[in-house]
Amino acid sequence: MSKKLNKRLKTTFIGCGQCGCQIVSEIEKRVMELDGTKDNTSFVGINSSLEDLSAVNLSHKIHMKNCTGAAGNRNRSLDALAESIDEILPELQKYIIDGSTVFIAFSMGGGTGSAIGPVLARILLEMGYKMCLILVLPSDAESLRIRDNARQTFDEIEDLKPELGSIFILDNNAMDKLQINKIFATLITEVLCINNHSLDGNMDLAEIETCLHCPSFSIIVATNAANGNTGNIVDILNRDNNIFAKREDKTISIMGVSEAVSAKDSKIDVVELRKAVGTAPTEYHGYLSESGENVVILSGLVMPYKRMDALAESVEKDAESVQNSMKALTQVRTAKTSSVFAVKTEIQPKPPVKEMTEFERLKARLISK
Ligand SMILES: Nc1nc2c(ncn2[C@@H]2O[C@H](COP(=O)(O)OP(=O)(O)OP(=O)(O)O)[C@@H](O)[C@H]2O)c(=O)[nH]1
Ligand SMILES: [Mg+2]
Repeated sequence: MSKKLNKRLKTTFIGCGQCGCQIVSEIEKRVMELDGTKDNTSFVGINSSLEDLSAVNLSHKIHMKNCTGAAGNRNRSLDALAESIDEILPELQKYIIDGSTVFIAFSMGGGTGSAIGPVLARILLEMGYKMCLILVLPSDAESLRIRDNARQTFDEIEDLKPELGSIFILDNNAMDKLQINKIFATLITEVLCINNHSLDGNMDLAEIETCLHCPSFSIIVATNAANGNTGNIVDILNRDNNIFAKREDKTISIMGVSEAVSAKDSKIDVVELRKAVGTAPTEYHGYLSESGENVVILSGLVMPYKRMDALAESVEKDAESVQNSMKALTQVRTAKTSSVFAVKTEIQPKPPVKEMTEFERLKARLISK
């Protein structure tokens, strides 16, 4: 059976910064490999860096003018966005499919995506779009700047969360980052391909959209029909290298299950599944999906607060080294040497440099002559 998109599910994917653009590019690649029409999906990338933008494969790209990259500095990309928003917004809107669910993808640790992603999400929300996020957490081994950016970004997203739909949080601690992109692209494409045709029950368009539009953290699991049993699904969810941030409790608001097989042939035991993932007040269950895959969407989960607290703590711990590096950039040591030909006198410490401007120093020189 050839896999096709659910024709009625409309989606727009916007990548911000390098990571976001790379994830969206990977999703576009997966979707383009499918059969059938792709008129109801759109893919666009925005970046401050022209080099990063040229390197990525995407059908639409927007460069923030007069900007050469943010180099990890979130304020720099916000300034650039402020300068070019009048041009960027209408161009972006051209690529957004009417009535679609809009996903914005970005890393929380970079300087561009992490700053412009939340701002664009708020602007588009205010314009009436249904917004979801695809976020990437830095690994523990990343630089202090990246980890610090991530904790600031998290606070901004937390603020926005009640108005947003699903937030898919990927964790770079899980495995190689490009591999994470590929796995997520496959999983979200499986969601886009849910097409149930069963008398036993269908996960219809409204139900798929309700899962996607449910606020807070969401996770997707997919398996082929042969492996679509409860044990396997739970095993994938609990794996250490699952690409999503780890769940910290069993709170869940919606569980959507779309199976490839009929209810009679189902190998999913819902009671067992509830025991493992938590009991959602709302459940949707559909059968005989044309896609041939079993897909489980867990929505309305608690955000990974413990993970974020640990990250914030690791940043605080390193705060002293930041102070020291700032000093290294600005502090000027008192001179300790003098010419060996000079008459030896007590070395007088130089007055601190900041007390006099270069202009003043020049004037003082004239006076002393
Ligand atoms: N999963 C994943 N993580 C990525 C990818 N590219 C970068 N990252 C992570 O994203 C963070 C760096 O952010 P980038 O997206 O490269 O930065 P940016 O938004 O382009 O911002 P600037 O480069 O500072 O202008 C780090 O935590 C990287 O590990 C990617 O393709 N996939
Ligand atoms: Mg970049």
